[in-house]
Amino acid sequence: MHIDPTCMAGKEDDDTDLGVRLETRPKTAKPPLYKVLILNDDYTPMEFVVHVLERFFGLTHAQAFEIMLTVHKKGVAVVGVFSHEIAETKVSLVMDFAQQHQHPLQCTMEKE
Ligand code: TYC
Repeated sequence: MHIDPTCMAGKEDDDTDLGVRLETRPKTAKPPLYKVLILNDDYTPMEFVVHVLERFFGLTHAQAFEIMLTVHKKGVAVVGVFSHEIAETKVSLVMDFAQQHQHPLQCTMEKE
């Protein structure tokens, strides 16, 4: 019995090994994410905040109520994490909706 290093018997030769190291690290950096935050105030009705969270953030009534209570007690809560463009749109929609209803509700975004 001898060893033949050139023997391909039983091995795959599908021409896919180009003899170069394949790049595993993506060259395109992942886009940064942004937290959208809702702030507490003394005047916006609780039910309005719950409605905003259901309407613009796709939360269930129970999830929306829980986050509203967190904001009411702690002053602020993250309501979602999005790309820059989506976060900006959500903030703008919430601020416009609050203004239309003459509530001082504040919504902001910050880089994660
Ligand atoms: N603090 C408000 C109240 O007592 C309720 C409230 C909750 C307002 C969350 C804003 O983001 C908010 N009516």
